[in-house]
Amino acid sequence: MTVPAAIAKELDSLKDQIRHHNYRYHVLDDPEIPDAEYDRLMRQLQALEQQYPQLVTADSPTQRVGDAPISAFGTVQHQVPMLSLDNAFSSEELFEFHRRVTERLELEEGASSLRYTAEPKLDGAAVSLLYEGGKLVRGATRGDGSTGEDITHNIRTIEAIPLSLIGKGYPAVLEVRGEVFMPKAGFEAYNAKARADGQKTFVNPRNAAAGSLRQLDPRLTAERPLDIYVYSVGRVEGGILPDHHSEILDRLQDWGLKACPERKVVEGAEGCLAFYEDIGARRDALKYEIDGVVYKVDDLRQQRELGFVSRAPRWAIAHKFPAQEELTVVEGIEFQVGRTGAITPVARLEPVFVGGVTVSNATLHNIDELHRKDVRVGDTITIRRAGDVIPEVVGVIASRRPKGTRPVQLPKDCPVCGSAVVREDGEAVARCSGGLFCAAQRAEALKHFVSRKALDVEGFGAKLIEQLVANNRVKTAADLFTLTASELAELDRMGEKSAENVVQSIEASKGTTLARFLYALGIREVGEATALSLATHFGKLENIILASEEDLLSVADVGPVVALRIRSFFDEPHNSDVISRLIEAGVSWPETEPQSVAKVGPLVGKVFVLTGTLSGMTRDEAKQLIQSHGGKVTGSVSKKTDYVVFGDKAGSKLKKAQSLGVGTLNEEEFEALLAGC
Ligand code: 9MJ
Repeated sequence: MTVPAAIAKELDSLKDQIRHHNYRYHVLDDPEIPDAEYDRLMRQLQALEQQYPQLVTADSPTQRVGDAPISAFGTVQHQVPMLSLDNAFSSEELFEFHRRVTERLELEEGASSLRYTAEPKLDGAAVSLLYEGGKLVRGATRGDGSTGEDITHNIRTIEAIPLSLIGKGYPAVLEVRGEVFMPKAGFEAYNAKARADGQKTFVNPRNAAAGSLRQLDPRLTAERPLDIYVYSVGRVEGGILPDHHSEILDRLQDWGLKACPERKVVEGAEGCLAFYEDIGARRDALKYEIDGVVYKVDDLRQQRELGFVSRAPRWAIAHKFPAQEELTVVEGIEFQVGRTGAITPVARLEPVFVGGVTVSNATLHNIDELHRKDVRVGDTITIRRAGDVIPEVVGVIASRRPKGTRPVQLPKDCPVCGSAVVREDGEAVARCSGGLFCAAQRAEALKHFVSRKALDVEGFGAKLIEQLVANNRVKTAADLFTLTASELAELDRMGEKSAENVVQSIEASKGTTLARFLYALGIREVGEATALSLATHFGKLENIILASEEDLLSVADVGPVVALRIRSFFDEPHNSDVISRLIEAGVSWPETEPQSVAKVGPLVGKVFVLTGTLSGMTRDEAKQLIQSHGGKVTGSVSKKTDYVVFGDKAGSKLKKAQSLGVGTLNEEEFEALLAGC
C-alpha cells in the first residue's frame, strides 16, 4: 500500500509531539499535558502504524515500554523484562479481554469461574528490588523494561522496604517488583511546605514518587514520605514460590514485603467489574492515589499458557478509571457576583468529560489566582476533577496559546449592577460595592435564605429566584412571604401544581429555629456554627439585636471582626425593617433562656473535636453542651486539640488523635466529664 504524504506527515508530527512530552515528563519532571492526552497521542500513532506497518521505525515511541534511563545513574539489566500492562478503558474492553483469555485457554464460553487477582492500580513509580540471601542488594527503576537505573541508594531510604527479609523459606535470589508511591497526605503536606518555602511543588503524587526516586542525594529521598506495595516477582533462584499469583503475594507479605491489602481473588469478568466498582466508590477514601484496577489471571500455569504480546502479558490488564485530568479550551472568562458581593472569575469551557462527568465551567477563585495562572480566552488548559471536588484549572498549555490573546483584567464596575468594584488592602477578594442595590447580590442572598441549612424552603430553585429578582417582584427575603400561587404560575417553567407546592413550602418554612434564622440573614462571617453559638448564648433575637460588641465577644467563636459585622448588620435600618417584616409575616421560632457560659469548670477553654455517631445525643447537642460549659468545638484534630470525643464509626480523626497523643473520650467518659461540671 502506498502511503499518502499527509499520513506520513501526521505520523512524523505525532512522533515529534510524543518525544517532546516524553522529555518533559521523564527528563525535566515537568509534564505539560495530562496523561489522557498523552495516551491519546500514543493511540493515534499506534493506529496509524497498524494501518501502515511499513512506517514503523525502530526509534518510534511505540517501540518501547517506558523511557530510556538518564545517564546520572548506573544502569541495571532486567534479566526478566519488567512488563507494562495493556489498558481497558471501559467494561466492554474488560469483557473483550476476558473473552480473549478464555478463548486462548480453551475454556467454555464466558468461563465465569476463571479466577483473577484484582489489585488497585497504584499511581507511582515501578521499581525492582533484588534480595540475595534475604538482603536487599539492589533497587532499580523500570526504565524501558530491559534497562533501568540503579537507584539502590535511594531505595534503601524508604522505610517500608525491608533491608532484610524476615521469616523462612525465601529463595536465595528473589527479585520483587512493585510500585513506590507517595500517599495523599504526605503529598499534600510536602506541597504545602514547598509552597510556604517558595519551592517547586509536585504536579501529582506519581510525579512526586518518580521525582523523589531520582534524586542524586539520598538524603533528599529520605525526606520524602514514600511507601511501596509489591505486586510481582522477577528473577527467582534457589527456592520455589507458590503456583498462584495471590499466594505469591501472601508469601511476599510473610517475608516482610508490603502487598496492597485491597487485593482480592475474584471470579470471571463479572467479579472483576464488581471489584472495580467497589474500589471506585472507595477511591477518595484510600490513603493513596490509584488510577484503576489490575486484573491478573491467578493460576501461573494459565499465565504461562497465555504468554505475552510484545512487552505486555496476555494474562493481565489495567482497567482505568475515567481520567481526572483532561484538556479543553477556554471559551470565555466571566465574573460572577456572590451574596456578599465577592467577584469570582469563572472560566467557560468547551464541554469536556473528566473525572466521570461533563464539565463546562471552572472557578478561578479570585483575580490573583487568575493572574498567577494567566488563563486567557482561547487558551488550551488542563482541567482536573478529582472525586467530588469542584473542577479546577491546573494550568495553561503555553505552547498551544493562539496569537493575539490578552491577559484578563479585573472589571472596574460590577458586571451586573455597574457599581464600583473595590478591593480592600490585603484582601484577595474584590467586591461589588452595590450591596442590595445589586440584583446579583440580592438573588444570591435570597438563594442563601431559602437554602437547606437556612429556612429550607423546598422547591425554591435558583431559576425561580432569578426571575423574581429580575422582574423586581422580590427585593428582600420578606417579599417571599407575599407571593401567591397564581402569580408564580405565570412564570417560566412553573405550572399551577408546582406554584402551589412552592407556596406551601414557603408557609412550612415559617416555623424555624433562631439559629437557622440568624444563619439565613446572611450576615458576613456568620456561618452555621456561629449562628448556633449566638442562638444558644442569647436565647432571644432581641438580646442579640441589643448586644454590644463587647457582649458579642463573650460568645464562643466570636472574635472582633465577627462582632463588628454582627453589630453593623443590625445597625442598618434596612436590615431591621426586613427582620420586622419577616416576623410580621409569621416567621417564628421557640425562644429559649439565655445560656450563660461557664467561667469555671473542667471544660473552660478546652478544645474539643467530635467524631462518629454518639448514641445519647446529636452532635449539635454535644456541641452546645461543650460550649455552654465554656469549651470550644473545632472541626479538625491538631496538637491544640484537648479531647477527641468519639462515637460509633469514628474514622480518621480518632486515628489522628491517637497518633498525635491527643486525649480521647468515648461517650461514657464524655458524659462523666460533663457530670463533673
Ligand atoms: C500497579 N501499578 O499497581 C502491576 N500494578 O503487574 C499492579 N502494576 C503490574 N500490578 C505486571 N498492581 C506489570 C505491572
